[in-house]
Amino acid sequence: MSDMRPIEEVDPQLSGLIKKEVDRQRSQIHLIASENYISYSMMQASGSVLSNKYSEGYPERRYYEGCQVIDEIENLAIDRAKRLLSAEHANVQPHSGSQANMAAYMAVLEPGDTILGMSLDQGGHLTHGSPVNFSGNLFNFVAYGVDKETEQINIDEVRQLANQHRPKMIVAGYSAYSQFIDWSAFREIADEVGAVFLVDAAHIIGLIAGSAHPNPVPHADIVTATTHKALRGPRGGLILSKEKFAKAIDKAVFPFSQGGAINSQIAAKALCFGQASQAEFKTYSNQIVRNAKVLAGAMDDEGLRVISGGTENHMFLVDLRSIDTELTGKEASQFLDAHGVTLNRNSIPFDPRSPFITSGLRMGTPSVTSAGMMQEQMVLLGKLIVELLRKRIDPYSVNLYTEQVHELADAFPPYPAAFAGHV
Ligand code: DSN
Repeated sequence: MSDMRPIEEVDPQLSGLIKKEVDRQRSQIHLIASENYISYSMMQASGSVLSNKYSEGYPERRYYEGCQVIDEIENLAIDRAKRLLSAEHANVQPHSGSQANMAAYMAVLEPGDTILGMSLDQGGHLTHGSPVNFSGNLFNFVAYGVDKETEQINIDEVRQLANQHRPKMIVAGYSAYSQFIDWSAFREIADEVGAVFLVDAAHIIGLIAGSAHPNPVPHADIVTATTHKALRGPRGGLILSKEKFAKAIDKAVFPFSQGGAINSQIAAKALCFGQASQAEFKTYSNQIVRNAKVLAGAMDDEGLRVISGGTENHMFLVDLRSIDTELTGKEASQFLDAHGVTLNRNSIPFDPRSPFITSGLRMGTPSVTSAGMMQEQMVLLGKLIVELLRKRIDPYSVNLYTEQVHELADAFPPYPAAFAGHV
């Protein structure tokens, strides 16, 4: 018989650390654009006995016996993902967004091929060609960025670079970009130069699922995503594609870049796709965008410049130099974390400071929206953040605003006080 004692009894030290993290998540306001709070049912699926089962291969084509139930679960996840996002094909096995991108690239490209993507320092992701990542090592990435004036993508520049470099793939979809992306213009450019069009929708997939953002699936050949951001599911990756790339994508995930699928995560993905197809999820994802717009507007009203003039999705960047030329992203993010608001420093376009220091902060609203905050709280939060940063050397003001931050966090806890952080 398996050991059925609870973790509190088996490993009090670790169990205490998990509880400590619950307390941290309850007491801070979280604005990291890629994070969210999972539900109890998501923890149940993710921590289930499905973890025990090996199932290398795909439903009805396994290398292990005993996969009857696992097949049903994976098929459920695939069907739900396809229906939710209007996709012809779905692979639900990638362990993460980076794994999804690696498999997607390897499915249709050879090492050394040219890819046109946005560089990390302008809003792209590590896997979009960073020299310290596999992508920049294996492929010849050519970077497009944003326009210096508008801080938005200049589609004419993308077209010009595509014609000049004739990439085999064009990547759109970013980690730090707050505007709409013209999916059909990218499609046209990809067709002009004969490139595969890949959208990395890791950040916006939840908004797309909730119809709060235009869906790239009809336009792109391949769409990669993660399930743990605005989608509110378990940690993991996802690849959607046109049917003609289905075989190549599946082979590139298993056996090329991964071994056994993590079945407990696949079950949790099925749960997540099911929940995201409910009407309440539409309300939730639209509220994320509304909250982001109001938060960005509140900061702008307080004199903190929002990059590209605002947001159309769940996140935005701010330029700290607009309130204090000396203030860095590093100092601001550490200061805010110590005073109740957790977020991350981020390079802004054409940032003169290093990626470790930066001139910017990135903020996103999926977590605060999950906690139940609405526009009213965003106005207050925006004001508190800017006041805290402006008056950071005045202890009286810092105390006053920190208290208000903690009151706000206490009024919208993501988990009950007695929750131990696991099922
Ligand atoms: N680390 C994630 C983010 O914060 O955007 C992307 O992988």
